[in-house]
Amino acid sequence: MTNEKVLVIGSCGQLGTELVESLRGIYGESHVISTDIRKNDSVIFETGPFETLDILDESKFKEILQKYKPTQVYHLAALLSATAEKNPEFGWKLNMDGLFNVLNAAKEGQSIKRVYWPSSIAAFGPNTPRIDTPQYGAMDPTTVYGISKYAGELYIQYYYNRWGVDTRSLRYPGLIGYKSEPGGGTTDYAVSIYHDALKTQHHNCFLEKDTVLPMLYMPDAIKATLEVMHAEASKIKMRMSYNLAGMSFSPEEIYNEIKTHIPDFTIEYNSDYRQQIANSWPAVIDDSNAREDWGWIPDFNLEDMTTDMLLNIRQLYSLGS
Ligand code: AKB
Repeated sequence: MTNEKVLVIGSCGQLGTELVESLRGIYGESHVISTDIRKNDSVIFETGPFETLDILDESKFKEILQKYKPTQVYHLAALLSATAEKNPEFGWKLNMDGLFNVLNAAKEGQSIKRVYWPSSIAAFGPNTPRIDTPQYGAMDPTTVYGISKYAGELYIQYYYNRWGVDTRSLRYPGLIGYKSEPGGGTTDYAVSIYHDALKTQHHNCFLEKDTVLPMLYMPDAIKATLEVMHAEASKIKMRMSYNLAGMSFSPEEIYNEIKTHIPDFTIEYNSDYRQQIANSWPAVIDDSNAREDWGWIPDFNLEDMTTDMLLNIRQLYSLGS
């Protein structure tokens, strides 16, 4: 029987839904408490405790901490790049004040022993090398989301150095999964494209055809997140956030890969404000620190991911092969 209690904040998003399922498989259903600002149609509400929580509501957060006394917190609630650009002030408030509420609770010696908080490739900027983007280098993010991720990285390191809060973090590339809706990110075309391929056989892409971005299939994202959280503290040498990579591709490359399964699939390119965001991000990430420190190796490339995504989305829509 485990003594661990895990609290997931922002559990209805792309990552949270799948992370809660995996954590419940490890720690037991009643040991993983999912929270979000509102419920959606996710299966996680039937498989264990759920609390409604706006992470900006500090007193409700404290009530939940009192009630469950979590030992680990995964704080995933944030506005992503494209959504935050529509409301930059709120993007900053949610992304930073939410993080401070979690870090301060951990610092104040509540039950929390370890905190996971995701960063992103958005923490990089136009002066970062786009190919083999190093762990350390120029970081000049141009979006409010990216600025909040870079500032958050510095703060989680500060709380570790100054107060010993055991913070762990990964710089996610674009995450691709089939279990939940895209969440307002610039990389999310790579989720919608699979749904469109099966539903309408046509995709209207908001990025240009040759915009290469780093991406990661959800099973790999979950694997990396659990590995970094479960690694011995001595192996975590990076207290800002680890570079993490799976694959890199352009809209035209993913389109061509899907076309090998669905020959009638068509695409058009109509880039919008998200093109500028994508242009400021890396194309290929060097994740050698994660590989060396805690043994990171991804399992999926574009081909494997495409086969798996199409199979699972077909099942979701109950379509024949
Ligand atoms: C986004 O596109 O905003 C996110 C990210 C790369 O962090 N998927």
